[in-house]
Amino acid sequence: MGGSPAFSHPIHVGSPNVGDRRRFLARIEDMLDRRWLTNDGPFVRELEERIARFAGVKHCVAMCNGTVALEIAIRALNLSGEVICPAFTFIATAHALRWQEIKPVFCDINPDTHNLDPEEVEKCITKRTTGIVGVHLWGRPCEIEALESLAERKKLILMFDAAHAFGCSRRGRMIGGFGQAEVFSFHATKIFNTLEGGAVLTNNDEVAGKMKLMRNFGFAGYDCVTYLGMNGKMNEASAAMGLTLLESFGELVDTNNRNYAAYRDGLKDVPGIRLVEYDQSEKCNYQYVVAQVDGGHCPISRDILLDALHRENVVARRYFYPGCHNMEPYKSSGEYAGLSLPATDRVASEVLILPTGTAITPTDIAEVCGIIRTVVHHAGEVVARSVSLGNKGREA
Ligand code: T4K
Repeated sequence: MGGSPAFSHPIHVGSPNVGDRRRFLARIEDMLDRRWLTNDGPFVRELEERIARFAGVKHCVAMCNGTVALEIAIRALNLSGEVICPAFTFIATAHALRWQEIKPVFCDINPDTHNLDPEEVEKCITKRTTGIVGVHLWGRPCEIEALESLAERKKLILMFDAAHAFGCSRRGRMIGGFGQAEVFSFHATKIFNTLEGGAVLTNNDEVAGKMKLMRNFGFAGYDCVTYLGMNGKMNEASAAMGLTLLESFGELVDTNNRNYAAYRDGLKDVPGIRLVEYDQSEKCNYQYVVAQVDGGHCPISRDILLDALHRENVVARRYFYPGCHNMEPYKSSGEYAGLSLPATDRVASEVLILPTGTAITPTDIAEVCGIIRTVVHHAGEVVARSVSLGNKGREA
């Protein structure tokens, strides 16, 4: 370390999986030959059918991105007033609610799962609460059963932001069929991507019907608008990418799993750093490699480690620092004055996301782990030296 960076080109968190180019390009040729580029085209329909089957859910409504999919689901489910969600999530979860004139009520997480703490959720319920948006962070499902029984008891709508959880399961059931609806992001940075894209999965026929109208301006047929709609449609090139990546989804998961295991081995003896674990008895996509830097046991902070990695061209990320409650418009809004989310604040200051996916090799991972090991080890020696100097000073 010192001198030129360990990697000559940056290696990024979020570098996309691109799949089989020939199959993708053949589909693009078909699309051009057909001259059907968007608006409920054959690739979109095929993708919707395949995803619904894959997740064992009645309806998949494809959308142009995960954020619009969240907004459309929120409207279709008639959420209003206040909705409880975590602050430890991508800002889109909160913004989608606010964009629909709903107050996101930020609830603390369980520091072990990084997901909503159902007991804290109950404390956040007021007369204005209409629903709960759980987020399956890192693809690790929420405590769904506890949230379901709370929602039922309090007569609230329960939906999930499943942006990270494509291909994951909870107690053997695929994510997609829980709550009233589950929303996926198929953004380029996700294990399964459609360039930009997303979808809402639901078993509710009425909600699915509404969302199909809403994503297409409310058109129920030529010249016939029956609903307040917007443009949330997925295009055919995006669906072509989705169909192609779905064919190799198993291999993508295997690659992530291999990467995850390589990080786990490479970091196992580094003091104060541990990887967030996945439940091996469930289906997991391993799309996020999340290192947690424990301030009490690691001689350096997460942010110093982040700087060191960036200097070596490893573009690790601090998702989802500093938490939605510390970003605008929420931060400066009087509505959130005095809000205290200790678990969120602590976890947001400790996690570091490391690069994975098909763009990274086991050799790259060994190098990244070597950088982390060296930086932490070096800092540990400096701390030990200063402690011993301090002791000598006191003895003299
Ligand atoms: N809910 C949750 C819980 C989410 O995590 C997200 C999105 C959403 C809702 C909303 O879904 P979408 O509307 O996005 O479908 C990125 C993604 O843009 C975002 O989709 C994702 N979550 C979030 C976790 O990560 P940023 O702000 O980190 O993007 P950016 O531009 O910094 O790119 C991320 C990294 O990926 C960089 O290191 C560069 C790399 N990258 C990115 C792209 C697009 C590439 O190497 N190639 C690329 O083509 O948000």
